[in-house]
Amino acid sequence: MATRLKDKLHEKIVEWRPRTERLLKEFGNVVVDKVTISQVIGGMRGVKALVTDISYLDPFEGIRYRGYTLPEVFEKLPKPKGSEMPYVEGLFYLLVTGDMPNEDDLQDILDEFNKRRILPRYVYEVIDGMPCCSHPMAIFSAVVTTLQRESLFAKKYASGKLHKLDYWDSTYEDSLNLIAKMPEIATYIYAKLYRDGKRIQSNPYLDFGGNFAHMMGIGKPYDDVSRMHFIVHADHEGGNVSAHTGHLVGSSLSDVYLSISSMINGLAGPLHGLANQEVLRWLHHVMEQMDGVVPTEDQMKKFVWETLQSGQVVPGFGHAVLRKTDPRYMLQREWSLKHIAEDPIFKYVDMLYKVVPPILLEQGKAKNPWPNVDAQSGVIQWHYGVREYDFYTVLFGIGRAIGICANLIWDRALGYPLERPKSITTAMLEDLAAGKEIIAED
Ligand code: HAX
Repeated sequence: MATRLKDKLHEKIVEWRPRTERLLKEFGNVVVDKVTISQVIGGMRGVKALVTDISYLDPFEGIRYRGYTLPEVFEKLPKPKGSEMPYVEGLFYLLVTGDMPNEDDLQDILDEFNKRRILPRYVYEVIDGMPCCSHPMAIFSAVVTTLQRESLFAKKYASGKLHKLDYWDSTYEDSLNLIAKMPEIATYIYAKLYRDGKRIQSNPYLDFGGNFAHMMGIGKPYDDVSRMHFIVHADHEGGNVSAHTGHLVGSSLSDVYLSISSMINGLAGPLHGLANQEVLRWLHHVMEQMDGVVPTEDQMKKFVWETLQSGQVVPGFGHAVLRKTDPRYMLQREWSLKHIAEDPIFKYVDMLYKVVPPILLEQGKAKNPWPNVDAQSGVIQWHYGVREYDFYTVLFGIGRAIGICANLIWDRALGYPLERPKSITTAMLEDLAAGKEIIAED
């Protein structure tokens, strides 16, 4: 069924396709990047081998969504009346089309999300049936995998009648159907794990962020906290583990459900999205040692050095691409200074902001000593009563699904093929290092 967003998306796709086709046909042999041995062994850092137009990450400026910096995104996207933070639905519109939604566009996308939010009964049963002590991210991933039976793309593909040029359409439908359900999936996981399964019914009159806060049972301004959280986490260009996993799995034409559950699994690693949980675990350890008293700077430095000397990373600091403080951190810090500055846990985080970078610089290993998004997000959740910190990455996952779905729709629209880079052996690298040519099949 056509909607304003889908019509507009279709126009944009038809307009964009010739650009990709021309690059491939006329300029396919132009060299983009040379790759070194340290990049081959070292996790492909900096190798320019992916394309996305949804967002771009500059090491010094931070993320832009569709060309807009985060402060611009927060300023220009429409907001619910009386709210400080924009509609998450509006962000989806921006990521998918590249344009800010007007009032009619917004109403259309609000309705689209609203009518798709109801969860099939079996989702509750899957959550109820998970073994005790399952991590919330494992449950989240299992639920999204189970929902795969709803995939329109998979059904149409199996019918044998789906034309390549139409892949994007059912990918779009699957994306909306899945994202709209995520607040209820997540809040039921939360209710089941930490609130004796007591579920708060979804409210169809509320927007995505407002309804999430409502189902968490937390009053204002947690609705704005949720909107902010989902928006800052939505996308971070194509190469981070969650985005890359989503794209990679989707490239085999696995549908949105399978791709997003894979991206959730990638996000659940402590060097990536789970870092927000790790920050709170680390802080908790310090609080316990300090009996809840805010440590002096010297005491805090000691805790940081102890972590480094025991061969562990300081969670929430460092980044594979960024070379300055993450603007996603700064946005959340501004919120915290305005709303929760007196909370002792914010004081801990504020002190880490001052003491960690000089220590990482002194240690001389981390290329980026500055805080990332995960150093700040958990303490805001903690302040508003979400103290079960192993749940925090689920919140990250809801936001990230929005960006990955926008990417998957465009991957299908532009016909990006199966991802299949070539690996070589250590002996081949040694030959290369010795100046010999290697014969590796492409
Ligand atoms: N604490 C201690 N050591 C750190 C560090 C930190 N916060 N950040 C980097 N280092 C170390 C690395 O472990 C590496 O050590 P070895 O040489 O012994 O292997 C060295 O510094 C060089 O690493 P790098 O090149 O600066 O960083 P990478 O690109 O390899 O890794 C990471 C980037 C984000 C994984 C890294 O900075 C890290 O582990 N940070 C802590 C975990 C974290 O906050 N992760 C979330 C990042 C943001 C994100 O993706 N959110 O989802």
